[in-house]
Amino acid sequence: MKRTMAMCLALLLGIQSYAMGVPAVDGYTVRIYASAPKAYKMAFDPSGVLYTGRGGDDPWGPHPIHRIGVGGGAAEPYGPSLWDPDAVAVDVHGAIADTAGSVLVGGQHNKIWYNDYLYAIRPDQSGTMIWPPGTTVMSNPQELEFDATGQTLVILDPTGQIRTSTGGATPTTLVSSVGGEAYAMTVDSSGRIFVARADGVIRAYGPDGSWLDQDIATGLGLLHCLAFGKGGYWGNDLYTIGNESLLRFNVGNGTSSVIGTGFDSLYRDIAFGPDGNMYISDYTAGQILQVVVPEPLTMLGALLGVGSLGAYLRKRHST
Ligand SMILES: [Ca+2]
Ligand SMILES: [Ca+2]
Repeated sequence: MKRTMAMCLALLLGIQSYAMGVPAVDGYTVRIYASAPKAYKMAFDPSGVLYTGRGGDDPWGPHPIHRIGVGGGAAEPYGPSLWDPDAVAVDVHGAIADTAGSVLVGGQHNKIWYNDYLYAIRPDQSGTMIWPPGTTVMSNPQELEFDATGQTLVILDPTGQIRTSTGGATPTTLVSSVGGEAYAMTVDSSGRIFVARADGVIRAYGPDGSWLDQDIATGLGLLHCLAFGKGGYWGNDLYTIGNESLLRFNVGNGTSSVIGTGFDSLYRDIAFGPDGNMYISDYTAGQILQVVVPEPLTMLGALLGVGSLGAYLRKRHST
């Protein structure tokens, strides 16, 4: 409750950060971007509108996913109520849905195992079932990601299966098992698929599903988040939250570093916005955190005495 009040206060006052429970990333500002109930997986559209899936708390729903406008604030319900709508993806080109810009939603219908579905919410918020419950031979889609072409949808099932679909056809198996339960997946610009397992292992697969032998990391604890940076300060490195830290991996040369501390292993997703910032879904608190890249102007502002509060708070959070 205290945390919620502090969050509301922070949103009302527009302050850059707040003192309780927010993780710290050295050199970056961490602030609350939006409220979003039971925020699970996230997906940006190209304009910066953010869609958030909603976790399967009990009851599992039905309930709608949420939409957060550019700039953040309170999330608003988007589209119809659906069962357990954990996973979301924006179908920019209409590769799977019948209308470009539709938001795809995956989950488990009516709490029945192997009764998963994929639904599309069109930009006018009308919807259509793409794969009705029980037809995709998955248990409970956990993460949906398009490849770099935006034509092939890659789907992670928590049982560790990876399936793909192009053109909305019933998905086919790409990887029958990643070797354990898994809750996070991402695809790089060359179509390689990276999976974060629940036992703290990150491993990679080629676009054809072949295992690329060397694990990226092991021993990271429970993992729920995995995403590639999209240039700028983040580079094209791989990010996850493990062992209560925000971790950065250079997949090319095998180096890694801890860039943030005080993170919760139940944060559900990392996404990078078109504004260049990192976003993290805090399921428990029902909010989206924004990790803001440093701006040259901030230094000028600090020199002029503008933004000294932000500088002070950043300093407080960067130890
Ligand atoms: Ca689910
Ligand atoms: Ca994701």
